[in-house]
Amino acid sequence: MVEILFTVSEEVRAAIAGGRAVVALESTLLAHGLPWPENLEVGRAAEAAVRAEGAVPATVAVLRGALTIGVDGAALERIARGEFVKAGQADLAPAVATGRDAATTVSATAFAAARAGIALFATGGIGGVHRGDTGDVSSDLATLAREPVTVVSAGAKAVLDLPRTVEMLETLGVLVLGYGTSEFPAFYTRSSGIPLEHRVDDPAGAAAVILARRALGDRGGVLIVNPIPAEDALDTGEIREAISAALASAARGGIGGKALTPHLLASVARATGGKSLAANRALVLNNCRIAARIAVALAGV
Ligand code: PSU
Ligand code: MN
Repeated sequence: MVEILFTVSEEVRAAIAGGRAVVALESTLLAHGLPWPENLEVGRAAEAAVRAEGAVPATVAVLRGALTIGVDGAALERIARGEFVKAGQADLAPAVATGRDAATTVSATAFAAARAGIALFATGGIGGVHRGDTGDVSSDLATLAREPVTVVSAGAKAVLDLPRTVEMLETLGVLVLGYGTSEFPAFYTRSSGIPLEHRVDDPAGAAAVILARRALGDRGGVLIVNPIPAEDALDTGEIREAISAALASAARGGIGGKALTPHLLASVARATGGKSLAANRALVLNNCRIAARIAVALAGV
C-alpha cells in the first residue's frame, strides 16, 4: 500500500541507485506561484536546466494520492493547468489518504526528497516569516531544520520579513550558505543588507560543506542562497513599491493562510507589469543550474 503511494520514476530510481546526480524540484511554485502558461514553460525549462548540467530532474507532486518523485510531461502539464491544492509537509498524508492531486511546497518537497534519498533540491525562494504580527511562519523553515536536504534558493521571497526569517533559520539550526555572496539575497534583487557568516564560491566548495555536515552526523538541512543574476535583477525601489502595494491589497482583502503567498506574488506581478515573472523565471533556472552542479560534484566524490 505505502509502496504504491510513494512512486519514484524509473529514471530517477535508476539515477539514485547508480549514485548519479539528481535534483528535486517543487510543484507549488508552478501551480500557485506563476500564471498559466508561463508556469508550464518554467517547469519544463527547470528540468532542462538540470539536465544540461548533467543531473536528473525529479519534479515532485501528489498525483491522485501518490507522492510522486519525478512526474512525467503529462503530469507536469496537469500541475500547471490544474486545480491542484497546495500541500506542505503536514498536508501530504491527507492528500494521499483521500487520493487527491496536490502541488508540493518547499517543505513537502524537501521531505519527499529526503525519503527518496535525493540530496539536492532547487526552488525559487523558500517560505519564511511573514511581515507584521500574524504569526504566519512557513513550515518550510521547520522542515529544513529536520530533513537532510540541501535547498538552493534565491533567499526567501521578498514579500516576507527577511531579517526575522534569517533569525529563525539560525534558531532552528539550518546552515545558511551564501553562494558567491556574503549577504542574504532578496529574491528579486541581489542584496538585503543582511550579512551571512558562511559562504562558498563554487560547487566543490558547497559539496565539501555538505559532506562535512554528513560526516559530523548533523542530519539537518542546508540552505544555499544564490542571488538572482545581476542582469535579471529588478530595480530595488520599484520592487519595494510593488511589495507595499501587494501587502496593502492582501490586508484590504483579508487574505491570509495558504492564499497569502500566491496573492502577494500575483499582485507584485501586476504591479511590475510582469517584470517580476521574468525575474522569478530567471532566478529559478539559475538555482536549478547551481543545484545540478553541486549534485554532480557530490556524486563525483
Ligand atoms: N518559490 C517561488 N515561488 C513560489 C514558492 C517558492 O519562486 O510560489 C512557493 C514554495 O512552494 C514555498 C511556498 O514553499 O511558496 C511558501 O508558501 P507559504 O508561505 O504559504 O508557506
Ligand atoms: Mn503560511
